[in-house]
Amino acid sequence: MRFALLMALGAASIYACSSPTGVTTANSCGSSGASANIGATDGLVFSPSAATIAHGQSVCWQNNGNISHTVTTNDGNSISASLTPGHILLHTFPTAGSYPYRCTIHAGMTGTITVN
Ligand SMILES: [Cu+2]
Repeated sequence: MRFALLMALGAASIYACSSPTGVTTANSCGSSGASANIGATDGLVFSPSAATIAHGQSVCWQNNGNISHTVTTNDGNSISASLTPGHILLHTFPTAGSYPYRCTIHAGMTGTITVN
């Protein structure tokens, strides 16, 4: 895990002048095509904390602050990802249901995605 991270950082340094790929650096939720955009803020909240989408649609979380967060669904299966400053997380929900989630770093930083 640590090795992989170092390799990723190395690659990012080497290819800093090329276009970013994936769902992290230099992307924004505004152009992601997600049906709901949620900010993870330095005030330690998800804003908005509740969002509703249809199944098959996606949610985009964006961290515009300086504090790292995670997006971790309480079911432990749907999402478990870090959301570091300047990055986004794009996730598609194929199945209807209620998906409460939290930031594992900051107690009380919670939200819910309702998928119809
Ligand atoms: Cu947090």
